[in-house]
Amino acid sequence: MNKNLSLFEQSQTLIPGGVNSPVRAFGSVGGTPIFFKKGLGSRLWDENDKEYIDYINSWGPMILGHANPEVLDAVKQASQNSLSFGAPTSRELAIAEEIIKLVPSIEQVRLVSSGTEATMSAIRVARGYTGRDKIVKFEGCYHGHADALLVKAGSGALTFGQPSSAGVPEDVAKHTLTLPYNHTQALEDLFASSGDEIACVIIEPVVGNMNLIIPHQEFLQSLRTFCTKHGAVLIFDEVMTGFRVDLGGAQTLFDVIPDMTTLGKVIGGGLPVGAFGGKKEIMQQLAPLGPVYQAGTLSGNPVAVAAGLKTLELIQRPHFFTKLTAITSNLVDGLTASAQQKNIDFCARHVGGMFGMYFSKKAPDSFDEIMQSDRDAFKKFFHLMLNEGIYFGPSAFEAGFVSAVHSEEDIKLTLKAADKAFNTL
Ligand code: KE4
Repeated sequence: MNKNLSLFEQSQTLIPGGVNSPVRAFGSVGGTPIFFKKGLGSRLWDENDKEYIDYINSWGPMILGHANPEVLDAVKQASQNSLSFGAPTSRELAIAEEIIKLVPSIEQVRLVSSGTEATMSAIRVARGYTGRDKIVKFEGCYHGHADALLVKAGSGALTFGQPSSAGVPEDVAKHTLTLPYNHTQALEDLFASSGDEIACVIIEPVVGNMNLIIPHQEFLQSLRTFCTKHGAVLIFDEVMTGFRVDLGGAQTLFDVIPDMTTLGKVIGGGLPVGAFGGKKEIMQQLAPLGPVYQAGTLSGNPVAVAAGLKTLELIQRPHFFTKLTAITSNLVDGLTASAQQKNIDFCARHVGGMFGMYFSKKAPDSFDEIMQSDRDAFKKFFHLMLNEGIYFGPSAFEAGFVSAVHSEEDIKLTLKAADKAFNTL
């Protein structure tokens, strides 16, 4: 008896869509979501005890692999002394120091409990700091589910065909302007017409939420120049790319420094931690110092921070990102070679430890191009690989993630399964 099926039937009576986050449903690929009970290293086991190689890694956080013993130990140690105080702890200083040391744009940082809280708070600070209302985002980018950001969003919003969510009042959405990603002329035109009304621009400096899209260097550079010229706050949403594409994030990789950065995922090591930070003069706008209010009962939670601190410590070990990038490179090169041997319109590419797979002739550079990719082919490929015990994200609009403990053997097994899948396709 397939326990995933019975669990999913039960969960749908209790939880909307049977899941606590839409992207986990198999809505766009069909079939039944897998209910997992155990993870260890690069592997997952479902309720039927079927084993998988995991390329979701909780959508980024599990960069060390599942159940890393040192992270679990740090969590155990911290949890012996109560789970939460609602008061400052020295551990929050320690992780703030690490984040400020590692992220070039961050002079001061505040912790929250999710990426959504981080981006929602960063937008509010930027509006408070500039006294302006308009914000700019890019079509297909996803920055969590705060009202102002659910306009032409990516990730699950795009996957399920509601890029602009119901329930967001027109009075809110009208202040969110959207532009095409990697389109410098559109950027220049908007700043020319409304630059002095723009509080901030928020961008995924490497996109992971309309599948993986890599920015043109001149596009990011132009964005920096225009924001500086017009006094708009440039926010890099590095919730996914932070400590994933490089130790210093995409801002280090592309050498473009924003005014603010949002973080999440890896900095909690699998427990709920988000963060937003940037120039001191902007962050000083925050209560209790300044007029911009922002708060959270479990912000800086000592147990979650213990997991994050240990994770940040371990990813600073020598050659960590060199090895992670090499593993990911072997995966994407192997997938591309296998498909092209069989004349299948498929390619894959990566940035650090995150990757994209596209059923299209060439890797897309824009939202319009990613929308041309063959979603049906992806759907078939997804299930062929799942049957072989390879777990990719159940959406053509998500990036994939590799951990530091994905082995050569894992990649070999994945490529063997892909060979079989491409033959079937
Ligand atoms: P959370 O609120 O889900 O922690 O973070 C929101 C967020 C903000 N910014 C970026 C660039 C993100 O990728 C995310 C969350 N990413 C999705 C995966 N595409 C989380 C998975 C989910 O929604 O369940």
